[in-house]
Amino acid sequence: MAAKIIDGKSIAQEIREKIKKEVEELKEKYDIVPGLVTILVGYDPASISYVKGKQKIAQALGFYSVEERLPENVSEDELIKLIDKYNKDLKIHGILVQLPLPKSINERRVINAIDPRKDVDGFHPINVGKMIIGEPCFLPCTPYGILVILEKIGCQVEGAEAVVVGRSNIVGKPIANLLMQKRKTVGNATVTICHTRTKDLAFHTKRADILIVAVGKPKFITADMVKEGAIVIDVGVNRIGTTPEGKAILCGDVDFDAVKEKVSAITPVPGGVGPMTITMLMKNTLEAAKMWNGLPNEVE
Ligand code: L34
Repeated sequence: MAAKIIDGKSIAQEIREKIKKEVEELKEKYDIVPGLVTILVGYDPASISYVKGKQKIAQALGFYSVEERLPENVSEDELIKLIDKYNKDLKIHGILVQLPLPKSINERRVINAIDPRKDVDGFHPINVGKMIIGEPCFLPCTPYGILVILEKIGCQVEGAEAVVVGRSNIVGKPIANLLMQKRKTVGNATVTICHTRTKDLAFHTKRADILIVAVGKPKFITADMVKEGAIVIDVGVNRIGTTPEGKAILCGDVDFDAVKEKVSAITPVPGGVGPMTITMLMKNTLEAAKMWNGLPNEVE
């Protein structure tokens, strides 16, 4: 079977057009402009590239956007002071602190300092808790993007065997939780979570109707590990080299060329989940702006 290559870029584009229209309306009717601040600490090339992408899209959508860059050696207290400033800034509706942070900084303490009503990443314990009990909240951007992809391609999630490889707070844990939730759209799957201590990984992955991989290991999932006709969502973005022009060469956690011959649909890297992550951040920021201004929204 030749797989359908899921075009994350064009799904993202479609959603962004809707967001852009709504931003124009908000501006016209209420003089509201969604505001996003991105905070980047240090010089990790991947993080720089992702934050650049977020800034570019925020501006293209007509957001008010602020970019903060702090040196690698910034203190935890200084970072939290900056977050506090934006917690109080009425023009800002969303605060994003790009992860990972330098080892010297306590990530949890930093995330907890973000006003949960501006936590457009959905990483604050308040939002994580709301997500788990199925209350409206900011959904973390990558899992949110995966839900939208599955919905868009008409994937039968209800009753499906979904296997998540990876148990990070950013992707594995939340997507596993979302897929099993009782919801009208994407949900009601039977979910298995695999990780580094799983005894027989292939036993589980081969059973998956929906396989979601977020481990950060290039080509970790090989063709013999997937079921014929499965739907594969590859969240990994691994930098495996640079071109002579100095551009990063990217590859996913899935051995794309071999696996695509066997499955019914698969997301590529680049151009799969990555663009959706950025787009759902914009969606969350738009919803945050509506919430802060007392308009109907999806997060409250
Ligand atoms: N706070 N930290 C916070 N929020 C997030 O949602 C993230 N994440 C992850 C890392 N740290 C974070 C991202 O933004 C991963 N991530 C992310 C965002 C965008 C892309 C990939 C990961 C992306 O745009 N990927 C492109 C290729 C980009 C490139 O060339 O470098 C793609 O097509 O996959």
